[in-house]
Amino acid sequence: MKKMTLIGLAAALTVTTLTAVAQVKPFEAIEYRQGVFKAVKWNFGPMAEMVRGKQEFNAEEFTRRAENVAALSKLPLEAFVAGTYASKTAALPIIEKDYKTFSDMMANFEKASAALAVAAKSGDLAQIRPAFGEVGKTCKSCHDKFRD
Ligand code: ASC
Repeated sequence: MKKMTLIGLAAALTVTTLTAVAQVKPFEAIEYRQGVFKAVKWNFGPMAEMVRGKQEFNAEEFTRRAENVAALSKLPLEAFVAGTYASKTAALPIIEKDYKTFSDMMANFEKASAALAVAAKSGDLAQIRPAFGEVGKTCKSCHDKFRD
């Protein structure tokens, strides 16, 4: 009986969450995902500078930024919803048609970012550089296909 109640509660919460996302205004979804990607860029930039030797490598800062990106990478997907591929967005409408590929690419971004955060803790640029390159590839491949 208690178990049934918990399942019922979980189902109700799931419906509430899905409804909340579905009813969001298009501009809010666009601004949300753009804000997340701006935060990704804010953190990605200094890491790129360190990897390229343009800024002194600081293992602690690099790890903090890699962990930020790993956390941020999980956020944007839910804001790519129907009705948000016109006006102030570079996101192409084919995202909707080819959502499987798009969501797989976002999952690759998540995985590569998580791996970078692990590599960062080694403090060893020889390990960090290739892991950073993998994240960059996931950015580029998705932009090439799904961004105007
Ligand atoms: C950046 C940025 C991207 C990625 C990508 C990596 O700094 O704005 O979109 O790196 O260029 O290949």
